[in-house]
Amino acid sequence: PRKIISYSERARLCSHPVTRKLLTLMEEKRTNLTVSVDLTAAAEVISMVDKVGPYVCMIKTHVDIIEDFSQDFVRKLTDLAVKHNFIIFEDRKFADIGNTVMQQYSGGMYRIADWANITNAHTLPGSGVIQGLKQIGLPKERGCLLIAEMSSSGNLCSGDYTKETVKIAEGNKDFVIGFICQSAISDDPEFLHITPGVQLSSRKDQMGQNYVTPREVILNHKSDVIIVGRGIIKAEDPVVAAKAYMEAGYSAYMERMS
Ligand code: 5FU
Repeated sequence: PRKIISYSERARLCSHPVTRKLLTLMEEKRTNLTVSVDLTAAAEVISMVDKVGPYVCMIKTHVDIIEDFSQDFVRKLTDLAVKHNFIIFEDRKFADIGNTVMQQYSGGMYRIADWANITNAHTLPGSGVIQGLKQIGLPKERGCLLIAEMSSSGNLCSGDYTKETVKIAEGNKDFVIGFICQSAISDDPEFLHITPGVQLSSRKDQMGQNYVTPREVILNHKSDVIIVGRGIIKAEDPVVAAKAYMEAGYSAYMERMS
């Protein structure tokens, strides 16, 4: 694989504040691990985030699966983001017309734009979805990832869909900071490549999820960040597992650098 520049060197090339912050802290904390804390009780999410926080660059949430979501949960999560120095990514996958996503992003009971540094969107509706999210996100210095590829079997995000998604990103660099993808799809150093569907042991789950290892993702597929859910949160000891994924992901990055 071709040699790459370090996360911190890349941070200096980036104009978006969220990308700069993320790349900088990745090198400081020596981690390219995002933990997807897909638990359904607010207290369980908070307790897991406090445990794995030291080993991650980012925490990914699905707040709409939390049964007792409240603004108190948001306060605790954002306090932990300061304590452990990580970025918050709400995996909302917006996929509607601009006027609707604008309201879904800013309002309802979750008020995602108020606390999530990063959210994401499908490009199925066309660039209007970005126009809507941007109106809310830009003044708050938020970033958005576009879903260019998915990890699940038989998904339709491929070929021209993926290429058009890269074009939409290129036209919206003030707000779009990268992609959810399975491998690098752009040469632009300002775009982050973030990859879910990562485990050290299993190859798939019972509902179409496909897994690759941290090393494959970072070294062979040239992605920047690994997202791990059940591989860590359902492990016997999530802290031991988080350390193992952090080590596997970061050593693959070091190998790519050498
Ligand atoms: F966009 C995607 C995708 O293509 N695959 C995913 O798995 C998102 N995900 C999310 O990453 C999914 O919604 C889960 O929150 C997480 C993967 O969790 P796992 O437990 O590691 O399979």
